[in-house]
Amino acid sequence: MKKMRIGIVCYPTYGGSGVVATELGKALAQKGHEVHFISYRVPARLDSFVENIFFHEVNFADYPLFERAPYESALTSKIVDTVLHAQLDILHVHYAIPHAATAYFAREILKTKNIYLPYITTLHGTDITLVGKDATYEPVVTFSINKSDGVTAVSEYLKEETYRSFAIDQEIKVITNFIDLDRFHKAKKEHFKKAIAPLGEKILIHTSNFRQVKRTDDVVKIFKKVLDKIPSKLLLVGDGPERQTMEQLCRDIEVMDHVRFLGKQEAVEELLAVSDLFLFPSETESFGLAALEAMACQVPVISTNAGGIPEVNIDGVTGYMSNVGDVESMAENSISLLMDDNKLNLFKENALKQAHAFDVHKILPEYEDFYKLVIERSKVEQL
Ligand code: GMT
Repeated sequence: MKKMRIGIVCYPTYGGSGVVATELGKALAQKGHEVHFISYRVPARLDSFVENIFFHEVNFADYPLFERAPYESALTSKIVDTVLHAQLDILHVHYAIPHAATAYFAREILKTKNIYLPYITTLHGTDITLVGKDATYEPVVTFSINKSDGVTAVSEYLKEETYRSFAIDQEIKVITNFIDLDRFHKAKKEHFKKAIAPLGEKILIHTSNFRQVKRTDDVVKIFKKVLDKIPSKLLLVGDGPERQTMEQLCRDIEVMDHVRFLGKQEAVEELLAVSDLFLFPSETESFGLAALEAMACQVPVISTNAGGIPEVNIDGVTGYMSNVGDVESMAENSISLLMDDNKLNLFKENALKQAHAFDVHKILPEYEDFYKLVIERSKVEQL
């Protein structure tokens, strides 16, 4: 395949969209493409030097008039600058707000310089299901999705939800989240396990950005019910606005001695590798990358059946699903699995098998083919 020069715009934080964008860029670079990340900080997972990866920092000059520096204008200008100097073939923006609108604006500016820069928008989740629907953003989201040269969504659910919630006249291609199975696998970390669960307790884990949509209180409530029946420990990986409330709840229901708040962790796969069960009681989830990461490390998933989760977690095979808020059912399912080692081991195997369906080596060519198609199509349309 002809090597491409690809610009990637994403959030640099630990959120799912930034993680997917960064892992995608790294995988594309490994295949020889030239990848240019554009963001206000080096993305969290862009942690080592790769020859054909470049980073362009958006710095927004402050001025006394601004209460809030206009990030969108700075980002648009940085995209234009990068295209002019790096001669990008295509721009891929992750998370619609505000990235799709800035890509549209940059494309219009570049047209005045006789350059046509096609852009692809990837919808990740809350840009559609929560934030994007709000009247504050809806007109801009609808417009900039419709003006994209290509649109992808990370699950069938998200694609349908986008059509339901916005007046979209574009075809949306589903390209799911993916996983690097070389990194996410069940490595032997016995010393770790011993340190966390010295008496051989079962280890439950939750990783997220601790926002309301994750229903982190349900994580703690489920754990309490499990702990009443089975000696166990809970690992909480990540950080976010709900952390304080969670900590208070842990104290109120007296489980703190069995809970570890680990904060944001780089090597989450090492913690997953020693875990027995992943708790994922989200209100909504377009796909559930965190669950896929757990499954790749052979950790069965106790989740809700919200959004796109059923496209990843198979009820009664790789874990169990319950209705949102049904703490009782999620606790019962956890207990039944943790009490039956044969069943638990079978589910662990099944989880890994299911993760293979989302192997990066399978999904990456879908992106490459889509880039090619969009580049060719936009060339024809410019004739
Ligand atoms: O809410 C988050 O967890 C972060 C959010 C994001 O866009 O940064 O994640 C979304 O994108 C992930 C990657 O595509 C999906 O796997 C998550 O399911 C999705 N989160 C939600 O829909 C709540």
